Amino acid sequence: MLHDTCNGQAYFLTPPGTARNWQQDGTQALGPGSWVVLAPPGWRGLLRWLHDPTGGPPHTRTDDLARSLATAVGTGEDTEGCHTAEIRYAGPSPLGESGYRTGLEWNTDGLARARAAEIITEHRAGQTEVVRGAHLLFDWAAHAVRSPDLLRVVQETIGGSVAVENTFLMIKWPGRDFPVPWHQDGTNPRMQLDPELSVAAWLALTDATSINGCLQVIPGSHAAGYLDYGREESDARRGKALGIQGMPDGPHSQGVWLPLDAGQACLMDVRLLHRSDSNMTVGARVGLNIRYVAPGAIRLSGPHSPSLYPLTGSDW
Ligand SMILES: O=C(O)CCC(=O)C(=O)O
Repeated sequence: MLHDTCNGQAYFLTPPGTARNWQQDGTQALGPGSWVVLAPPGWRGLLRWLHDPTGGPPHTRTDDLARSLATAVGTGEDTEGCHTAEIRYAGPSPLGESGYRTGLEWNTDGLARARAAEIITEHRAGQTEVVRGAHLLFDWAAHAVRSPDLLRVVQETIGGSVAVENTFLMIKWPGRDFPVPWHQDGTNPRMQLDPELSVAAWLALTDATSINGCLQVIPGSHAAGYLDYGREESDARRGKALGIQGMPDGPHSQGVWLPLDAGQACLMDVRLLHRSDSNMTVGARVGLNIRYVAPGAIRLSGPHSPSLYPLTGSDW
């Protein structure tokens, strides 16, 4: 927030793409004396007024205010003036305090089920459990990551420029042991994702229930930040999953199941703790996990290069 002490006015920097939904008790966005300033994705380039403030009561010059904001986020030069700058995110995240949003629609239930039936037929013989980079391999997945309803909420959450960092097709076959330990999607030995600039999605191709291995999340757990993790002990062909250190696998007293019908999706903060159980039913459970990023979201921890799949925007 930038406080213009000359005139007692406040200016709020909001996460890119969220200005329209922004509310804060006791204030009014875009009214006289309260203007929303958008930060470009990745905090690079110029700060942009949603509306250039004109009319209304006298105010410190717009340019000075913009420069103060830029200074406070480390992108501008010092400025003199009677305003003070202190930046923090204002207003609720579209994911809310829980850190997740469920019940989104990525496809009709009929088309999602039909796609799942094809996938099950194709992979039954090899009992494939995980396919990494599904959006690069299958047309249906390349379309799924672009589903308009999903992409709209992704853009509200992380801004207008969106790329896919990776996808994982996950098939839980009946009778096979495939629990996924508690983990956070935004961190692994290769990279860490900036939680303001990235979001994870899980798309149901079949119905996902607490019996066949839907996600279980711990609401609000993202607030604790990234936690230490280790590799699970497993010799499964699918590879070893990363699990939070010291957190026993299995349901948690604060855990909430996220059942989804085929065609539905949920979005999660990339720090949200989540897991899933093995499938205890007689039919396969199929889901697609997606990591969406905005420019500047990825911090690499070694000499790796991210392979990004841009969907919208031009900052790639
Ligand atoms: O599909 C699942 O059961 C778990 C997926 C998941 O948690 C992930 O890929 O991050």
